[in-house]
Amino acid sequence: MSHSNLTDAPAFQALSTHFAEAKEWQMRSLFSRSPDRFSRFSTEAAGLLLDYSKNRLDEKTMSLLLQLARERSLEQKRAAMFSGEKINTTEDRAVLHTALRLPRTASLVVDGQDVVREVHEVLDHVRAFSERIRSGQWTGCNGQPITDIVNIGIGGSDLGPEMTCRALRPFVHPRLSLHFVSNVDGHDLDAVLAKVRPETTLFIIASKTFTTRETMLNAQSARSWFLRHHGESDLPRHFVAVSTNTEAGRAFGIDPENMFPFWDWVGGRYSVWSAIGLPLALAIGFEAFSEFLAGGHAMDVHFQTAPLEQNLPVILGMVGVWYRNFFGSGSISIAPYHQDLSQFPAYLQQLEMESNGKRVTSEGAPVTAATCPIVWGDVGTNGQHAYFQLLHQGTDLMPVDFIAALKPAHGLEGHHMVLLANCFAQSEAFMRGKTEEEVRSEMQAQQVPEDKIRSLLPHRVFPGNRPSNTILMDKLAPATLGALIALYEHKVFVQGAVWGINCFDQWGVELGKVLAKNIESELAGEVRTDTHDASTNGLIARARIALSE
Ligand code: G6Q
Repeated sequence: MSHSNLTDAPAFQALSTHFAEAKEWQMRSLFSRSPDRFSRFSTEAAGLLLDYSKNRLDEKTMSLLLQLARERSLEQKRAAMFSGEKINTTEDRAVLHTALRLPRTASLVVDGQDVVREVHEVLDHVRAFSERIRSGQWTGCNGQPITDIVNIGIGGSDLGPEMTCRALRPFVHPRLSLHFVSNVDGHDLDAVLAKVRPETTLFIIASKTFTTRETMLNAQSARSWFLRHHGESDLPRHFVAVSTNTEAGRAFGIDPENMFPFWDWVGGRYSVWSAIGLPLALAIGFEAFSEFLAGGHAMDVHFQTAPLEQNLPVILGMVGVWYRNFFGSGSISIAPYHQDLSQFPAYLQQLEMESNGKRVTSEGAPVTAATCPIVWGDVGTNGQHAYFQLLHQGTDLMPVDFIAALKPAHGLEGHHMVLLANCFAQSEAFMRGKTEEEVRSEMQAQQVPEDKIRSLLPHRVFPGNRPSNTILMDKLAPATLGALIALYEHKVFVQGAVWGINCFDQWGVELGKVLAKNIESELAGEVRTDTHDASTNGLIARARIALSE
């Protein structure tokens, strides 16, 4: 494993030299010089096509970036993760979300246990349970089938299930409505409880630790709401749990039969493939859930076996490193041109920023180059009517990932063509821009007077040369969604390997879990409230007045 500074790596230095020249390149010229640029800089795997030709790079750039990946021991680190080594060193844990999508026939022995066998035992439980709910065999306390599923969880125990259930909306069982409550803000739970009936609702309490304050409070409130309508003995038909903490689930009143376990080697933001994905399995059925897992597995195999030159996660990750560490781009925008992927940017925000938002290396030394950029975005075409202005003409260089499906899941005429046309037109416009001459001749053709042309010209020029990737799939379906998520998981891994950081801990998030405890007791009036700085004391005092009114 490499322990030295990233900036000392020979390939990093070669890239710095190369950058001095490459930063002047215009993508327009790169394209006009080589009409086959699309075939040279696009690659396909697991049902996804990655077009990375609209980037400020050439073959030399790519070969130096891949050399950097090798110098940073990407291949060894990848092998260490897949084999179950404890690469999450600060928590002394293996990182095995990839084992959650291994086929039943595989085997992976870690610490003397075949994790694949354990994974499939839980999957069998998920299958049996989801079949009972979906068929209506499992009934609520009044004998009627379940119609509403409320997942109570936060962060990794919420974002994955919610994003995937939305993404696969056309596959959801017609009787089932899915709801997600994450925020400790009571408005979240309140809004959901107003929509559902206790007799036909199933609550899933999803918490790896079963101690997270927000989730526990929401779970307790949902339980009290239920008990206002029905008795204790009806609880087990309406509350199930997903957790590594079986004991705490039992103490809450969950029937151990209805506890779905997972393991400490599954990080929260990587847990949608585990029983945390239960809402998805219930929504789309176990067969489709298995296709989702298989899509993730197909990307795992590709990531492990494809040469780096054709390896989607490696390319996506290293192109990101090029912009972050050489162009100094501080953010990346995610633009899914698919309404059902509306939660995907938020999902990636956690995946990337919680994994790679680190300032020290795995060995604890300060990093010598920038790490994770800010990840943000929204669906197209909506974003075009809002912040795309800044992407086109703002002062910062922000790469964009466009994501689209070639075929829609609806039968509405004309819509999909307009959607795709917009997606491709935007990436083309980012790349080409609009020169002064082009703007001038356009205005001249419209017979705009010369003085007006002169004053408008600077505003209507687009610098272009703004990079983007485009990821295309045939249809947004369980398998392609699985492959898409795994693609980004491994992209994060590639970047973490190059930056030399631990992608799998989250001390900043852990901090939030304890920070509020003191203030909570102060707001409740249980302890002194003048122990903080003047601002915090003042805010607490103001809130206490309002809370006691
Ligand atoms: C994910 C994070 C974090 C976590 C939540 C919920 O990687 O660690 O988002 O998932 O804090 O934690 P529990 O599942 O333990 O409630």
